[in-house]
Amino acid sequence: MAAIDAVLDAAGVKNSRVRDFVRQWAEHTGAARVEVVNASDDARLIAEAVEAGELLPAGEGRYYSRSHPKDTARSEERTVVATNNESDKGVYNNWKPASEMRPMLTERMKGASAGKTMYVVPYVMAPPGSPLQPYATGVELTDTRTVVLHMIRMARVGVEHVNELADPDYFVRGVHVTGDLDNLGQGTPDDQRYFVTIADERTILHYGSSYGGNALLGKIAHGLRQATYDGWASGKFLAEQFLLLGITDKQTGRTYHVCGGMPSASGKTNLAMILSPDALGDRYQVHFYGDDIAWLWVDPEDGRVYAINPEFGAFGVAKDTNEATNPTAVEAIAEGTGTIFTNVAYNEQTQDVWWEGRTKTPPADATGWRDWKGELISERSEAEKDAPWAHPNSRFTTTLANIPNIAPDYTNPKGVPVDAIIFGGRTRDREPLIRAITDLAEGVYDGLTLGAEATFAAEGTEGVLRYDPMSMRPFMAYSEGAYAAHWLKIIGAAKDQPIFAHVNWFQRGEDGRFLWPGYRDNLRPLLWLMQLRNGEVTGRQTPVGIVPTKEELQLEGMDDLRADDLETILSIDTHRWRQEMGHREEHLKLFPGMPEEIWEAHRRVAAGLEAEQGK
Ligand code: OXD
Ligand code: MN
Repeated sequence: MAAIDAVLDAAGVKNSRVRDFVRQWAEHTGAARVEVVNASDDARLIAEAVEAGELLPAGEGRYYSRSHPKDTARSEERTVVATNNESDKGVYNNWKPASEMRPMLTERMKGASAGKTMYVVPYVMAPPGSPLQPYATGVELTDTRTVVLHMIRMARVGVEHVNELADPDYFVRGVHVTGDLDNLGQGTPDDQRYFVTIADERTILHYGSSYGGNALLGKIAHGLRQATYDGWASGKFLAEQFLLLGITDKQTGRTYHVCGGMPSASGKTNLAMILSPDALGDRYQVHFYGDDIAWLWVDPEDGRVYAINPEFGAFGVAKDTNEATNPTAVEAIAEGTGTIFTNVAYNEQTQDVWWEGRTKTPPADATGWRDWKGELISERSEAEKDAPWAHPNSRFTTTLANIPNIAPDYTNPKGVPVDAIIFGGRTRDREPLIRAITDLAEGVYDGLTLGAEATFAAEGTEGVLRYDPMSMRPFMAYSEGAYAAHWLKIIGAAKDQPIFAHVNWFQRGEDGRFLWPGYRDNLRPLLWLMQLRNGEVTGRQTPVGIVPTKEELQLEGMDDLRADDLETILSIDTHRWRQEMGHREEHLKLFPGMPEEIWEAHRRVAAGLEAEQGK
């Protein structure tokens, strides 16, 4: 105890509530020692991790790690939102009573960090000075050094963030205990892991993983689950799994900000880091703010919706990242950036890294290459020879400052005013390139019915979406009906509301080809949306929103785009849409307490489609 106090004194931790929290859990988990972390400790911790073999060098100023092979992704089944009030139970939040989960997790964590260091990571998930900073402050206790190194990249870390709190007790208490990864029964009926956010006690207890969102508690557990709950409980803000970008029209000098959600594998990170197509680059400059989380609130002074990216880094999926799909990311993870790669393939001789899609084919010379599990590629058996070299959920972790087109004002605590909120799934038919929605309830309704197509065999029936409301399905912290009402309330309070839109880059022809090339060309529909908001174009009204006319899209340089394909992606397939409305109705019925405005929006869209069909 005295030893812990001495460490806290030496580190300058003055907040007595933080000190109590550290003492309590250090004792309970049996950690051998406590160490308080500041961002300035990065170089030393990196050196220690390299020395201990937890990280391997991956070229100058880059690092490589492998996670335990049974610990490679977020586990949704083992993730729970607990509170003291059963009315917080939703369809997706896997709600359990706090009175059950706190003792269970406390029991599992007892003595479970014996012999290890407990790192104390004070952090803030917001640019300092943000009006939402009080909700953004937390302390993660973790028994794993690589988790600390990821936290330093993903959040603003330092003791100063907890010393000067207006209410010293108001910080998120996060405890991460890795456990014995060999013996946790991952994925079996005897699974020991639990990832619990006790939302009304602002406590996060994660046991049984040291990977990604299971272990970096600032990001998903705090930045999304806790924050979405706090935003609702306080009545002040929204926290969403959204990207955030800025588009400056150099001709007019105006900048627009777009945020929005996409279910996984729908290209959110690529869109967040997009560059203007070459043919339009002289006119438009795109800036990156965030690729995964946005917090939104209304500024009472000007009545506009503002957004921040609470994160400090990007934890991106490596697969398919290359110069064509995401040149910005390639630069952000180059040598000298401090990037940490996890579970990609690694060459122990050249210290090079590779993942599927990095280049068209794997390196021709397999000498020195090991796959994500650490097995030599050259020694693979015939049966294993086609297995991926990198894990499909392998990642890179780099700080925002490394992203070459980072917005100059990305640290502005005031955030940026939001002009548009977009939703985008992955849909092979029906969904046009873009459809804009000007009505608030219809926009929120569209977000609630967001989904990506099931890849049939595995996930469901072809043509039926796996719905992922607002791309928040795994992060919902309270009931979906209350969530929808909260959206209507927050955005409804804005005098100058953002326009909504739904985008889809994934329509295919009968031969399977993509009708729209995607990537950098995806800026074009967003430019149209900004012009629509400005009243410079009018588009064509359909029952599901306003779609561009062919003439309105800026298509310079797209000589290969087929006229019939363009026609298809700007039209509405009424028959398929009417089918979809049936599925949406079933989906919405799952959620008790869905506000009447949302049902009215649904009925309005359905009636419009019926009228269209009758024409
Ligand atoms: C996620 C992530 O799991 O962003 O969604 O890492
Ligand atoms: Mn995410």
